[in-house]
Amino acid sequence: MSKNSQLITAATGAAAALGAYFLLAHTKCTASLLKCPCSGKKKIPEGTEVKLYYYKATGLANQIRLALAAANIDFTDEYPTGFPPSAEDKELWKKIGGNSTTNVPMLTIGDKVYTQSMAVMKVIGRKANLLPKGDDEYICDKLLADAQDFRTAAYKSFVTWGADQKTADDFIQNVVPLHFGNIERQLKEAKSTYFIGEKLTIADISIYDAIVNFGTSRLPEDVMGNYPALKAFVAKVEENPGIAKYLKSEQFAGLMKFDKSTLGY
Ligand SMILES: N[C@@H](CCC(=O)N[C@@H](CS)C(=O)NCC(=O)O)C(=O)O
Repeated sequence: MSKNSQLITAATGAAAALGAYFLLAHTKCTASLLKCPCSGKKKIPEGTEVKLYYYKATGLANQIRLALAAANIDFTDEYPTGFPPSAEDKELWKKIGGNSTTNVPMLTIGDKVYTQSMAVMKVIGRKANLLPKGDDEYICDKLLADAQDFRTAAYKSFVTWGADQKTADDFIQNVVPLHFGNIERQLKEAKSTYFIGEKLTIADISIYDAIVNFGTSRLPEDVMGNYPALKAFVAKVEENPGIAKYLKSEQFAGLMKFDKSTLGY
């Protein structure tokens, strides 16, 4: 064997070994993104306490919990013992969050405090490689805002919080088709498994939460037959190992969820 061929053989072997290491590392990475060897640095140092302050309910915190679950970041739910929260509970939220307005949902990672649900989603996205880069980051921001628009519209339809039945029925008959149609259009235009390429991002998690937590779980009838692409997308998100595990967990089972009574059915 010539000197050159020996060198090529050695280089190919080294490249294969390196490739195998990264492949192995990436497999571990999906098991624990906290110490993602692919990125070469720890995203959240081991042993750091992660806490999510909110009510004992899904609500606006659900997308954040799902994002943490997809990233395999263990967290504890911190919630008031009663409802509505006491003055002391609210004082504590204000003291931790610093804002004199609403602070929950609020995430703490060690001594760092994060508020405003969409900004919190992006923090998790950055730490866990669930945030697309470049031009795709605009699409991600846009989808987070689309999901939030639907949540805002949905909150107006809760008969349990004072909406009249006419408003609730308008939500079912008009608001849901408008938003689900617009969201499904974008999924079809993306021509991929998820809204941005072939990898789950926080945009998918946020859209999933909006559709299920604020939409389908509250509707008196199953409407997903009208949105086959969205239906397949919802199933795909629920297959994510971290999310699937979380949705089956006692932690999730213990939370109050929105059901059809919120629409008067
Ligand atoms: N823009 C904020 C809105 C937060 C918000 O409205 N939180 C509601 C719960 S869903 C709340 O009750 N906050 C506590 C309070 O107002 O005292 C976000 O997205 O995080």
